[in-house]
Amino acid sequence: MFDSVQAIDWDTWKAVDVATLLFVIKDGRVLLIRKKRGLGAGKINAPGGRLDPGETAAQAAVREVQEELIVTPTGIQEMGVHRFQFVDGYSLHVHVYTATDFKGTPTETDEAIPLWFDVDAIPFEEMWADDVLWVPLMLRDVWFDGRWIFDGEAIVDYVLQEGRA
Ligand code: 8DG
Repeated sequence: MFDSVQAIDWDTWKAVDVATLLFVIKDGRVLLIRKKRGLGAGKINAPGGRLDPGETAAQAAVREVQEELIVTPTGIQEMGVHRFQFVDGYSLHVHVYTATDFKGTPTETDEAIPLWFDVDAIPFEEMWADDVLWVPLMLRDVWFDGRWIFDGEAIVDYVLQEGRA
């Protein structure tokens, strides 16, 4: 049923959940996490998670970083969006943000271990398979719009558009 991006009517497609990712990028380094639980546990990712009822994506992006790393990101900007359709029927609409700074000290929590990487040494082999395709766009300030079909952790098909439609 979900075997190609083309086969989906994206105009009527509605995700089961809406979620966020937020990359703090400062002094040539990016703040990532080793995710301890939830979807993608064990992977390295940016902090983020699903929206709470009544929240905007930007509010959720900040709250998730506060909860996962005990820091408050500042200077946030939306950089792109992804629509993930999993073949088992689950789907997720993700808003991706960057932040230029933060308040506080990144601290390990139940959910995440903070990790800093140079922007030219991001550990894509330990991240979701799609990240290597779009994180470089984000680092170049190029807006992206990704449509992805996943079977578990494997990409089945995708279209990644650069720039706003
Ligand atoms: P929970 O408390 O509801 O259990 O968890 P949560 O923190 O609200 O949600 P989550 O399970 O962490 O949400 C999934 C996170 O994983 C969300 O931040 C988006 C992110 N994520 C995917 N797929 C991909 C992907 O392909 N690449 C990247 N970088 N992140 C992804 O779900």
